[in-house]
Amino acid sequence: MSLKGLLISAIGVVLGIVLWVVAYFELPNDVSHRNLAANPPVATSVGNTTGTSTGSAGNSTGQGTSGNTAFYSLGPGQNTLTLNIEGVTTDAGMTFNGYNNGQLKITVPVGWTVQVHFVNKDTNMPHSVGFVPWSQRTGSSFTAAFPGSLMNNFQSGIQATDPAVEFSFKATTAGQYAMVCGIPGHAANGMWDEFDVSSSAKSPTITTPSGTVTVK
Ligand SMILES: [Cu+2]
Repeated sequence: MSLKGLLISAIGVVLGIVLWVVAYFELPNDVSHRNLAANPPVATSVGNTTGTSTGSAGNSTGQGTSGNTAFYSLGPGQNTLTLNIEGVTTDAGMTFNGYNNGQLKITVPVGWTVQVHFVNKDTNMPHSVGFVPWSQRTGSSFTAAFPGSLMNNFQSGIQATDPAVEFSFKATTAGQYAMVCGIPGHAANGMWDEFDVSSSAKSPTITTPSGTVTVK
């Protein structure tokens, strides 16, 4: 190869590396797919051939009104995990924040307080949220896993027009539990996710099909 040819090849290689670096670090999460677990995607209608899903459900869910802000955060008090939970129907069916059938797993260290802020984004039906024994996750009659772990009106739920519901409880006993909707039939149809209380975890973690993030 001539010197000129070598030079052009070398420039090509350098350009390629530069472009890759720029794309990797500069593009937003949803393009570069970096750190998806921190901003979990929701089920969308990509590839859906039924034509019934315009994507509006997917667009209205996920991070909801909070943009790219995660639905979980530490505080306000010590050893407290705050969850912004939304009841919403997507192409996947009835979900919490786009996740159902245990796709979402929330883990907190034993003894932590869970502060829940719940809204219903589903204009077609009521939803609710509560934390129950694991064995009840697909059932239709529920008991609180911890004192105060079911929201008010757990069985009748709230409508999209209702104000947000706030409640909190202390995860006092390690074990496997479920976050369910208390409207009869909803959990049985998939509106449940996993809630674990860990005796070994030091920080809360959020696990989705995209991976696990530590809340800190
Ligand atoms: Cu529901």
